[in-house]
This record gives sequence, structure tokens and C-alpha cells, in this order.
Amino acid sequence: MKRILVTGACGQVGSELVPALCDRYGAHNVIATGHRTKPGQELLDSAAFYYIDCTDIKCIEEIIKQHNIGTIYHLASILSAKAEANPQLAWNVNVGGLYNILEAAREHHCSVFTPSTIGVFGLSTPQDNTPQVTIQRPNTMYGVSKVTGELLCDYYYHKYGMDTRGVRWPGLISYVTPPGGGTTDYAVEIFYEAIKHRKYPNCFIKEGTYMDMMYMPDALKSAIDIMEADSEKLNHRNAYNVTAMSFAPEDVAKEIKKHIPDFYIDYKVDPVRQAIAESWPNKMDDTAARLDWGWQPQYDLPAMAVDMLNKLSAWLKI
Ligand code: AKB
Repeated sequence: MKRILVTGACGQVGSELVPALCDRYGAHNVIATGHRTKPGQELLDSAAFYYIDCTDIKCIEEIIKQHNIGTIYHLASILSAKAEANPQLAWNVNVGGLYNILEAAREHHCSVFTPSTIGVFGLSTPQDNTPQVTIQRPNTMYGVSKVTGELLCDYYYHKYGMDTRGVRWPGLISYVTPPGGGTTDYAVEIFYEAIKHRKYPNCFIKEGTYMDMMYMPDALKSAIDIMEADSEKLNHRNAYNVTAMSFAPEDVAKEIKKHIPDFYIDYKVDPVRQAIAESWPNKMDDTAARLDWGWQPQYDLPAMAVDMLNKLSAWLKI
């Protein structure tokens, strides 16, 4: 078997996707790479790790050649709030990095998984049951770079017959590695604060703001399932809407309260992230993913909350 390369392996998704890929395909078949962040011990114990910079095509090609790579999970990306703070960096990493990955993959005949996001939608998109194919006019650099990424992946598929695939992930909730610089990060932060302090007084997203969310085991499953799907059945190939739940801050607080009765939430809204959140869907329609490759999440809000509270308490040794 040709090996699997993971970029952004030290991030929120990468730190859990690498062990999942090792379990499924064997540790010797997985090469983890990161740029600046130091890998955790668990990651180092699970797979070979190298530092690479996706904005440098030479080092991508080098690693593909050296390790006989056949599939790339390209996770390296700048998230929404960080992208608004540094749009130039976001364009370079999210578009320039992806372009380099696609070019190197074309040259060396690799398949490529690229996650997109609910951030590709904007205020003119239908916010409820957001269709698979709809208006995409985001007003953030994150959204602009990710729509460009979706189009680039489609282009490489149509022009060169490359095996590019991807999903639009919602906010991802997990405990191994915290997310960095996203708008949906509050949905992770709330669990840390609930366990450590039994309160979350500074929720930066306003009450009543609905966004799609997903627990990490489902996100990993979506990435692996779409890459293993029968290519003939993929009517959309890249950027499939996938979701598992939709909630507002008060809904997740209510769920946490069932397990920590004195928990309370209060709000200190961040206008930048609030504006981003309001431009995103309330809930996507992921029928196309369900029909084409059998997408089926396993965790809804109550199941995610109980698992997250248990696992995060153990992780924090509280
Ligand atoms: C973010 O909030 O930027 C990400 C995303 C939804 O793409 N979690």
C-alpha cells in the first residue's frame, strides 16, 4: 500500500486523525507533518513525524517522494477568526498551501482529502436547511479562501482526473487538542470552563445564535468514509455538507447543566466572531452525503455532551 500523508497533524483534527489512520491502515503507512506547533507525545508515539511548510512546494514533493505517498489528508489551514485578523496569511496558507498540495499530488498521482467548512456560506445563503448547491458569497477571508479551495479541488478533478474529495465540516468539538482561532471554538471552551470552574461567564457568541456542530469521532469518520467511498457514487466529490447537530450556546449550556446542576453561562460577545457566526448557516442539509456515500453521524447533542464531559474530565484529571 502507498502511504498516507497528513498535513496540519498537530492541530485539533490532525492530532486525532493520525492515530485513527494508524489504527485502520497500520502505523508504518502514516506520515504526520506539521509546521510550527510541537507534536504531542501521543502523536509522536503513533506515527513518523516531520516538519514541513505547505507554502513551500519543494518540501511537499520531497516528502511525497521519500515516503511513497499515495493519499494526502490536507488539514493545514488558518481558521475563521485568525483569518480575519491576518487575511494575507490566511490566503497564503489556505489557498497557496492547497495549490502546492494539489500540484504535488498531480505530479505524483496522489488522492487528496481537503476539508471545507460552513464558512463558505454567507449572508445571502439560505440559513436553514442550507442546500448542498447554493449561493456562496462569504464576507470573510476564511470563507473566500475556502470557496477558492473547493473550486480548486473541483478543477483538478475535472481537468486532470485527480481523485480529490472533501466535506464541509461544521464546528468540531473535541478534547485532545483545543481548536485555535475559530468562531465555533466557544462550543469547546464551554466544556473546559464547565469542568474547571462550573461556569462560563464569557461566552463570546450571543444567545440564540445557531450553528452546525459535530463531535470529533464523527468528523474522523466522515474523512475516512468519504476517502473509502466508491468514486462512481460521488456526485459532488468535494465539499459535501455534513452535520451532526445544530445548537445555540444556551442549548449546550442546558445540556451541561443536566450533569453539572450549578453550571451557568453568561455572555461577553465578541463582535468580530458574532458577525462571522451570523453569516453562517443555522443548519445545513447533508442529504447528498447521506445518499451518495452513506454519511450517518453517531453523536447528537446529548450523546456528545455526556461523552465530552466524561472524556475531558479524565483528560484533565479532574
Ligand atoms: C471556525 O470556526 O473557523 C471553524 C469552522 C467552522 O470552519 N471551526
